[in-house]
Amino acid sequence: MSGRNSFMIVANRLPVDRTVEPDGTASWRRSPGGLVTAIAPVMQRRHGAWLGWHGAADELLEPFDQDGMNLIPVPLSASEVELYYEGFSNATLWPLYHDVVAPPVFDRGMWDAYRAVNQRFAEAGAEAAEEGAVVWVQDYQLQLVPAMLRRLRPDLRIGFFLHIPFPPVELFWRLPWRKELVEGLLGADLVGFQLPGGASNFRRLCRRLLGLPYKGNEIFLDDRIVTTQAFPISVDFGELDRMVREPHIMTRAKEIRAELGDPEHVLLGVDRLDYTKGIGLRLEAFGELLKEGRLQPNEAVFVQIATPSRERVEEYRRLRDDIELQVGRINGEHAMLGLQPIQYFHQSYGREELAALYLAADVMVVTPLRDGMNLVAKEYVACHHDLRGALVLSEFAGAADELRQSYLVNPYDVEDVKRQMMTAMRATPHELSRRMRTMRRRVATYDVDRWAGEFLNALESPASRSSTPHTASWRSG
Ligand code: GDG
Repeated sequence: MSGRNSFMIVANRLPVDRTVEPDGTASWRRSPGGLVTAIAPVMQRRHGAWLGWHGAADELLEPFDQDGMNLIPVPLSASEVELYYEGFSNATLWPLYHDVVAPPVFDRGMWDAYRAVNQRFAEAGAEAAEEGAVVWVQDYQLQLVPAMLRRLRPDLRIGFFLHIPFPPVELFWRLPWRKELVEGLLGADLVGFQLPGGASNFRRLCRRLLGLPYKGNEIFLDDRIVTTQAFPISVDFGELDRMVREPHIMTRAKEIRAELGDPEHVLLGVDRLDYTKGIGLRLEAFGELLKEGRLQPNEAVFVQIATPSRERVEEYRRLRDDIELQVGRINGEHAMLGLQPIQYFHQSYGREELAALYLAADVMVVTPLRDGMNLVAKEYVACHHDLRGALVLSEFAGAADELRQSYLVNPYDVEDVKRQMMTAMRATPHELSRRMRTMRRRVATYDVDRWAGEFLNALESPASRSSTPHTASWRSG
């Protein structure tokens, strides 16, 4: 049986969070986070449907409309949240795909839940999609959905985009369920990655694990072709650029600097509190600069926003304790009355306040150990129409491929991070504007519209609909 939606997003989470007012009335608000920030504008324009979990366990909700989107909730039980979401998605796949910067958990119960939940998403998608609909599945929590959906609805056009890195064959190989996962992804017509490196890791894996030949971007199955390609995600440049030109945001940026004591340098970090983001190492670098006297406590303030994230996963609880201990230690050693060199916030902020913070910051410090893209780096660039501001950026963030005029660092090399932070702080206005102008041109051109447009064009274009495998000589390298 087919439904009425011709364009659908299938993602772990719906793009909304429920808020309950003091009088008990509940309402939905667009949620923060990379995926939502990126796709909501596209959805609104195409009047699509979005299928995903609404965020509360053991609750069945009817489909509802919000912000011009048709939202279709998929229920999860409390034990599925624990095993599928916190477990297999965030304790197994997340660390495995991020260079095993934390040890992945391999647990059969978690895998069983992952498979069962993916099947439920596929069934809900199969029911809601109209004949021949385009279905775009998102991210690592739903890698089995493309094949499950194709089995139920071979008429659909299925795309998949992975927001996090796709690991090298040697790391992926450890996964006890590696074959099922790869076969799951191969149910899509188009599998998108952030970087060409991820796409090529995937193709090599398909050859080694399943013996599938490939040529260029195309992997040849018995009866169809799967296209693999990089689509670096981006931000809504126009919206951010407009926002920071609003007088009240500019005033707020000045206020923020004043509230911080008008220091010479405001450094800023904005991250989900996640061990892949390298929050601790950048604070360590800042602390050492203070200790060595290369920076005076009254000269620079480091504002670190660490948005609460995955708080029930053990690794994340430990990380929070570690960071908070570290902040306390550095501030304890270097604070002066009324002056804390690190201003740490374990809170979420509204988009306008975040934009004002970006505008207020002289140096944005983005130092992940591994990151699919990192939208924060691009948002910072989009907010600096004044051409002020420097970006210190990890070579291991996908964004480093595009933002070559940032101050690139190897986050494993604390001396390098310190050196580049100092260089960024000491750079002349002319040097800063030269770098910022080039980076802005890049982000303005390759914005989120272009990302979604290019993905959907590739998915929907007649050329990529050919189902006859090429017979040209296979490339095996
Ligand atoms: C994954 C991949 C990839 C953060 N704090 C607040 C807030 N944010 C927003 C930021 C930004 C987003 O959340 C974070 O995006 P990132 O890209 O930096 O990181 P992940 O959440 O890990 O995202 C990543 C992304 O997917 C997209 O493909 O780039 O590599 O890991 O937009 O601004 N937003 C608000 N308040 C906050 O306190 N409003």
